[in-house]
Amino acid sequence: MVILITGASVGFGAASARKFVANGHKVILLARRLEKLEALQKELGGEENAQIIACDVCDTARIESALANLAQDFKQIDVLLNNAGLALGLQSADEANIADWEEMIQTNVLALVRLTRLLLPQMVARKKGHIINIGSIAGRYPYPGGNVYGATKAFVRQFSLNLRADLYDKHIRVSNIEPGLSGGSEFSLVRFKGDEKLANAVYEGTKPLLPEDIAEAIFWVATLPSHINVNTIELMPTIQAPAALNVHKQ
Ligand code: 8X3
Repeated sequence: MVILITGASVGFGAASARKFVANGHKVILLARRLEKLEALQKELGGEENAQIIACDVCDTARIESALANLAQDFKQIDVLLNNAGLALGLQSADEANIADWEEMIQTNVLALVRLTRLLLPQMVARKKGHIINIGSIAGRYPYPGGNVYGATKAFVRQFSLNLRADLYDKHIRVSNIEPGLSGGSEFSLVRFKGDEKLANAVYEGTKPLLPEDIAEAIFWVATLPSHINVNTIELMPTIQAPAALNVHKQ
């Protein structure tokens, strides 16, 4: 299989690339940071196994031309792993930064739907393809400060289900993977804008999910027999559970 992975330089994306290549598949690594992509490409055995597209996931025009210039045996993409996404800030809605909200909508929603729309026609034409989206438990359970981040992931969840409604008779699979608390990635560092103390505090005293755990789930849904579609997988570390309903008392 050929798998296009967005947000491939670190975290879930890089772990998934390692998992697929270790099992004989080819990956296209899309992310902004060229040095990280080159290091990963080298680790994965070079351009025979991994091709690089170094650009912003929001830059659909550049992605389109990069895809057209891929080596021949990477041109037919079997799996699109829409992994690129971010959370910015954890402030209450009345204090949150509007630019952060817009950036999350741009990346988590707009870039994801654009890339999906770009790749679907070739999948439908070949009657073969799988869109795997990275949602979040934040798209299902509200929490303080989750406001727009959670809403973008709720979009991803419903978009995934609606894609199935359009594609179930066209041999295209769609899955939404919804991780809970996950360490070993830049997620919290990005959310807290580089503040390592705040980012590390999120995981202190916990045993979170790791990128390899999520890659395992992604690999499983992608390699099941083709008559099986996993709609949704929700994963949490054992130390996490859906929160209680809060009541504010005077
Ligand atoms: C990541 C999980 O709980 O920080 O999407 O929203 S959480």
